[in-house]
Amino acid sequence: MVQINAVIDLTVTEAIAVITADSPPVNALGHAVREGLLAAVKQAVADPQVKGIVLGCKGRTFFAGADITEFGKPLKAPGLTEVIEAYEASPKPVVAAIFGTALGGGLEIALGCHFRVASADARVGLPEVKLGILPGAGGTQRLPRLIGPERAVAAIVAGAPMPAKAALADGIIDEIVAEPIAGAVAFVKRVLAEGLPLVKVRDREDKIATARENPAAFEAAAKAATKKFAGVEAPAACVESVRNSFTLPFDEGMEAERKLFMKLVVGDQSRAQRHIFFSEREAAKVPDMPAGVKPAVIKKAVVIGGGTMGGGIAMCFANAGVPVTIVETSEEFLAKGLERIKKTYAVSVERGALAQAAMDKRFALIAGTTDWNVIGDTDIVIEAVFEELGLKKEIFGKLDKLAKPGTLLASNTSTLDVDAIAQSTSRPGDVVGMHFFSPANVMKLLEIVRSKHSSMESIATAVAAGKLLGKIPVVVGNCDGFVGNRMLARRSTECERLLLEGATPQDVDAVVLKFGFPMGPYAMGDLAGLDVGWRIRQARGTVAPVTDALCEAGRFGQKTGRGYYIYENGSRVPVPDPEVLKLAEQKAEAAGVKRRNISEQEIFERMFYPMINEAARILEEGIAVRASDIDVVWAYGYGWPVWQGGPCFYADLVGAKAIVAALEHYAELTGDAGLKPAKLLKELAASGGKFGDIGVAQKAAA
Ligand code: 3H9
Repeated sequence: MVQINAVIDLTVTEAIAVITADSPPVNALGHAVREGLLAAVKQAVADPQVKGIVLGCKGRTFFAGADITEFGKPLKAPGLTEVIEAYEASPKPVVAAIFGTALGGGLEIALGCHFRVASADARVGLPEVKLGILPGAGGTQRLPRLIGPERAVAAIVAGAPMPAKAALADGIIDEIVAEPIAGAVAFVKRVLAEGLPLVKVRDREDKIATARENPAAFEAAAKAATKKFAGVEAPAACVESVRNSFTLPFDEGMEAERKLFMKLVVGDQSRAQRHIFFSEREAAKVPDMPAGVKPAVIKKAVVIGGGTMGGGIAMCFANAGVPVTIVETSEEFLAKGLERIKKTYAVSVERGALAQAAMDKRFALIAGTTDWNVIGDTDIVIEAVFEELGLKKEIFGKLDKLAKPGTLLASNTSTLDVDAIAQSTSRPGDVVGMHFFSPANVMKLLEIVRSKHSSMESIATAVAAGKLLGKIPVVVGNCDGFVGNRMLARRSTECERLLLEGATPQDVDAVVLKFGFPMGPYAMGDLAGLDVGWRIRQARGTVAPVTDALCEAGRFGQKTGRGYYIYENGSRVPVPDPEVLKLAEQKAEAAGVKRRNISEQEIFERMFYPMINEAARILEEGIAVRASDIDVVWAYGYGWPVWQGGPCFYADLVGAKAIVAALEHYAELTGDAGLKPAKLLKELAASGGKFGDIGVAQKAAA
């Protein structure tokens, strides 16, 4: 074996050179990897003993892409394209040995090889669009030549990895093998023995010929793929570049791809998306977690309550292969809950997203009972009953008596005091909040609420459980509404005020949609049900004059066909309602609020700046330990567009100074002291500091 450099080695056995990368954790194609790969292929090509070449990796995966941490910094030669061209130009056959995930640059280098084999559980894809860029090392030029521009544009704009079996059917890989390196060696020997031609992907014309003559099918596929990405730069650039694959010669297509890549990689949208990528991984890290704390192993779970939330949480466990039992108060509720779960799975089967056999397997993992003794034999209990503190405390008292020592006791509360819930047990250290978002089986965010009593083991177990369920766990402190709902409450207050002051639901929703949210706040309220907030306001003795009046009139949103909007004949499309305008006018008059035209700019600032202000307070209080955690909460729980980076990232783009000035103006305008800029925000404005710099290091130093 020859060690080419610290991360690449080369072994020649029976005339086959095996080039292997070993660069943990994911064999990203950073500078040392690129340099070693280039040197290795040059050596293999020059060695007369070598007849064929295999490219593989050690560790947990084939190359997972370019090294994202190098983006935005000056490129150190050789670039990835140069490396790929060296493999492609080899006069000796080169076979890529794929396992784990061949993503982005990882797939691009494999496409530069003459052949590709993969293990059955491997996944391949070009997910660059999710980082706000496009494949920049030939992916947009080579993939269309393998699978056709129509399929390529769909795959590249979606950025989703595909399983080896599908990649085989599409011709992206040539064979599925039991063991990647051995399989690739056998493959290359066969190529040599049979004298198979070495066709470079760049020279293949068959799959792009039709699009050249008639691009209509491509344009239709491009339109369908980008439908939900208006205003987002990367998907449009992906389309443009894939189009080049059949309108330009290969080298010109490559040059154009490079230019598009360079433009996107320095843009704010890509910076935002990379920020979310790294923040998501950072959020699960608990700064004060002592080394050596081990999470408990979760083999069995119990969910208290089989309503929409409880059922969704039970599905998460079943989807992860963990047996789960739902505890309900009556057989009737239990049957209803299980039926709802079955129906939800059945919809996935109908849509082709889940095989019937997989559904049966998952559903079989979900049991139901009215016998609380089941709690004695479980590793985790998640309570998901009605949001009422007294009820939750009573349940936790009961759990305390029944659960074995060490069982994690979690409450799926969205607002309530987790300290108080913990105190209703004799083991408050074992209690945490686990705030799932609706629908729980779909939404990625999981707020893990640590109470002042939560033990480190409990927090570690909750984080591990979240990951097991495929969620993005963010550890937050205990306060009213935690991170997400506490900030949302600020937006809701402004929504109500704006209605009184003269804006319509459609004016405000349009502004929020334009920013990139999938739904505006009023349409969202109608979907969730306006009665939920109404009940909470009644319990707390607060008012929202327009929305309360809508609820009093039985207008709860989509479920009653009317809310802020009208929904005719079961339609989900919101239609503006002049009655709501009239109602707002009456309420404004009664409250002595003068109505006026409200500009788009003002709506925008009042939707987002009060939330940013609240984020600053959340950081001041240590409820979130990093500004980036807040961004993750909003990106994965509330639909904040990832290309806008989250509230704190966005605030840094605008600058604290402008936000402080606007908030001071709105505090004066509305008379709401809650809109006055937070201390931290003012400090950032004065110092020119950024939210992005607020994190663990600063806290530790403070
Ligand atoms: C690209 O290829 C551009 C080219 O077209 C053109 C170039 C010219 N770079 O996710 P995990 C880190 S763009 C640097 O927890 P998993 C990650 O931050 C790239 N670091 O593991 C984490 O660090 P830490 C296209 C990376 O097993 C650690 O590795 N490729 C990269 O759950 C473990 O990550 C992609 O977009 C990277 N490329 O999932 C793929 N990838 O431990 C991005 C990961 O300090 N990666 N890290 O927190 C992934 O999707 C997942 O990491 C993967 C593994 C599925 C591979």
